[in-house]
Amino acid sequence: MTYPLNSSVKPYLITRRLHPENQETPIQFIKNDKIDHQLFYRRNHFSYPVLSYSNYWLPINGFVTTPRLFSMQDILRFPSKTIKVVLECSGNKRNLFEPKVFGEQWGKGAISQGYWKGVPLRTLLELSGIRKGAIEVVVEGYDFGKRTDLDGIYTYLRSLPIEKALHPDTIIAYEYNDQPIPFKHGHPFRLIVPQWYAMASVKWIKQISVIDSNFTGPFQSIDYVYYPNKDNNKNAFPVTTINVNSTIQSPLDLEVLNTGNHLIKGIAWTGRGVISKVKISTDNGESWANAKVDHQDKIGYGWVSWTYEWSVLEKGEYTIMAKATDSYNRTQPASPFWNRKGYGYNAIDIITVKVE
Ligand SMILES: Nc1nc2c(c(=O)[nH]1)N[C@H]1C(S)=C(S)[C@@H](COP(=O)(O)O)O[C@H]1N2
Ligand SMILES: [Mo]
Repeated sequence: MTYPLNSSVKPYLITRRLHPENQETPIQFIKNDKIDHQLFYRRNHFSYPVLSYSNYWLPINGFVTTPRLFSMQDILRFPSKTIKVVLECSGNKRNLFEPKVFGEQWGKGAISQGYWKGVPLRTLLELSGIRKGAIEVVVEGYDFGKRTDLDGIYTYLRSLPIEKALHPDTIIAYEYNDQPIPFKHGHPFRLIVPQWYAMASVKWIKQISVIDSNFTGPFQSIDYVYYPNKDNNKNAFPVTTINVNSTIQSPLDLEVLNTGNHLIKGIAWTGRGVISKVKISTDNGESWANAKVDHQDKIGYGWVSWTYEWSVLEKGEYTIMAKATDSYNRTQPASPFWNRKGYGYNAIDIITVKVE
């Protein structure tokens, strides 16, 4: 009998729900900064839509001077750009909140990244002639279904403030890692909104509408809102920019190690500026030392990897922590900002190991 070599053993997605499909990336086994689409997390509100590519047109309408219909060929012909962007579900790490909150119980893997290529949304909006007084841009997906809390059928749709919609790096993407975007991730066209939690990056774009008011669809007036209180909606505010955050990828939580040298490693990311430092504690937060942060791009739309060499001579249980800070001096808090729907968890990342 022969056994497979270790190198042929591949990770799988971690299943949270099958219908609709919600699976997370086994982030602790991800080695590089370009996640293969098969290991990209999948987050869906509804079943996958059925599309006809042979007759695909992208309408831009609403508060514009010249409503347009773009063909696939039109869109592929416009000047494009390719950007490395992390997509993080705002529910990432939800299962760490105390007290517990309802919703998809994501662990630390509702996050992935790779290279997205597309045309700036701005290009298409300018060709349609945005009228003075435009406030938001609504992007609608082809997928639809029922919600548990409202009557009727809803498509997945959300708006962006006009400034974010016109940002040159907000793109209509059609390639992921040099290949057409896989169907499950939004083929043929998907919005990519760098620095915002990924609910903004609408998949399977059906139409784009410019409006002169504030949009209040359920995916931004009910969901993707921070509710600081358990029993009422006071002081609610929308989920937008990604919080500064980090995740320890190795060692694993509750792993048993020998005394000696170990490389602690992980990733750090932020929705504002770049990561400026990552501090590691191996003594439950008593003392902190700088991790070595890998080279990062000037624009911090992706995550950075970091490592820390740990030499441990004494047996015992150790609590290891990672704390990232960004160039806006935002830092991971000791305790998370609890909110009723469990968004934006970014407390200091913690694991425990046993050395024997
Ligand atoms: N059309 C559509 N777009 C969508 C969603 C969706 O359900 N339908 N989910 C959003 C959410 S909450 C997240 S976290 C990301 C997930 O993208 P992925 O499945 O490609 O990882 O897509 C966003 N865009
Ligand atoms: Mo999400």
